[in-house]
Amino acid sequence: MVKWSANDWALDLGEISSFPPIGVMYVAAYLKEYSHHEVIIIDAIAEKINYEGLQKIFSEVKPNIVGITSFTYTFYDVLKTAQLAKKTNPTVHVCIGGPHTFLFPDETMRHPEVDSMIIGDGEIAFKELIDRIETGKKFEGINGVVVYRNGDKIVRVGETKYIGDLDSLPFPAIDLLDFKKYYSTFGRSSSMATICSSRGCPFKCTYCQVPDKKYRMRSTENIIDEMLFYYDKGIRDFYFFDDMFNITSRRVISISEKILESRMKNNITWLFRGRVDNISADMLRIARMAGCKQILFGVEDYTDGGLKKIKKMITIKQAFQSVELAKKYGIETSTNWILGFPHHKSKQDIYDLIDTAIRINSDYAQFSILQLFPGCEMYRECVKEGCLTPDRWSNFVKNPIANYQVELYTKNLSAKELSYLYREAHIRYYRRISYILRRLLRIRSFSELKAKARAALAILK
Ligand code: B12
Ligand code: SF4
Repeated sequence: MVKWSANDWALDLGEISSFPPIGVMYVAAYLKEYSHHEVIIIDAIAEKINYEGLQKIFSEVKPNIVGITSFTYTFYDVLKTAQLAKKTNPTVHVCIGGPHTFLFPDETMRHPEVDSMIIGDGEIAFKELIDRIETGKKFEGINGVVVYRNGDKIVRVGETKYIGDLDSLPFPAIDLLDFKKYYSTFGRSSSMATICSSRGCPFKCTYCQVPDKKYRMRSTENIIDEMLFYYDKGIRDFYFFDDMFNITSRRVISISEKILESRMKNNITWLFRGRVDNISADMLRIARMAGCKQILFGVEDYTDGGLKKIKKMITIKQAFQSVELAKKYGIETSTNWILGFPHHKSKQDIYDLIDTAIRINSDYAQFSILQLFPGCEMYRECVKEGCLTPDRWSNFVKNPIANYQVELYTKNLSAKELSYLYREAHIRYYRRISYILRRLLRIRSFSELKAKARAALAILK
């Protein structure tokens, strides 16, 4: 991981949760279902496999093709993994996919260890790429965008074709992973599954670089079938990790109704990441009955003026009301906040944000320092203003280094001040005695206690 904060204190997300790599699981499931290729998944983070271990696996398995999922902030390790694959077997084909590919295809392809990239939905495109590698055919005409090297030239073929009918995809390949390795502070039982019930997001928040603006939903029946598929494997906690789950409250009601009609009734808990608009009493009532235990709200800023500037299309009143209403129906809430927007002019602004986060009285709060990726409106504005260096991220991709320090927006507050306030936000929020007592009283199981104690140590260290 790159370094998001400029001091030694940074929240170690690994202490709080470890989620299954859902993108890779989708791609693997498609290969298993629609091809004769043999496929394995290595989640080196969850399995705690170091580079030596990885090299051993490469030597033993002798893969013909290695596909690596990539985030820009993990690119140092993505490239190291590609290098290791090539070192073990110089003829292996290394293909990179994932959210990073949208941002820096050219810079990524400068690395000779990377043979190709797939930009966007990977299921169909990766299968076709492998088929063509096997039969020695050209990549032109593949269903999706492929970037590859032809001699000295980097060639890009195909156009973005999002998979419209998400119901047609096989469910993520859970059987290729050890589900015991995944955990989270939020859940009550020790194993959980993450679900993407839709892809993309139609909103245009200025700080967010969601690559896919085309919103596509799965049918309620297909979502319930996926939950049952996990349920039959003993999983009882479900996390909806869509960019945009509650696009309407009707959608949530419909999913809840179907859960209540199924054999999962009264036996599962679930949570979703949602917006504070599109929340209604009817929705919360039935969602609670169907096992919804928590909603993670993206609030981000603490005034209507600020929310307007970031085009969040919500008001702070809606945030207070939705948290309050969820509480009324027995659903826990977590709120997300961003420190250091360009309109946060002073330390006092951040303290006011922290106070608002405390006043809103959600069960949890997560604070981050503003991090901008190319591709979002705010990044472009900041570069235009001269407040961010245009090539910082692309230079990192060209020459990734360990513990790379992310450039922060420091026109108003220095990196040290922001990092201090980031820690201060967590401490002020989580060290309140009233808060600690409330949380202790709500713990229901030993695995929940273990997960929460682990998270508390990470936050309060
Ligand atoms: C859910 C989510 C989370 C969850 C869970 C993450 C997880 N490990 O599952 C939480 C909330 C914990 C989280 C945290 C963070 N996240 Co996040 N997250 C997302 C989100 C909303 C959805 C990811 C997802 O599950 N998508 C669904 C699957 C099906 O799609 P997919 O992964 O893209 O996979 C498809 C294709 O990309 C492709 N593909 C993927 N891998 C591969 C591999 C090969 C070989 C091939 C061919 C194809 C391929 O095929 C897949 C199927 O079509 C994305 C936004 C987005 N829409 O991408 C951000 C996103 C990935 N997160 C992001 C960031 C920055 C973070 C944080 C660093 C934020 C922070 N500062 O704390 C942390 C880091 C956490 C960590 N330690 O990894 C950024 C990454 C930006 C970048 N360019 O690197 C994104 C894009 C959001 C954004 N716009 O800023 N995140
Ligand atoms: S922050 Fe959320 S609502 Fe806004 S564009 Fe990104 S995913 Fe959509």
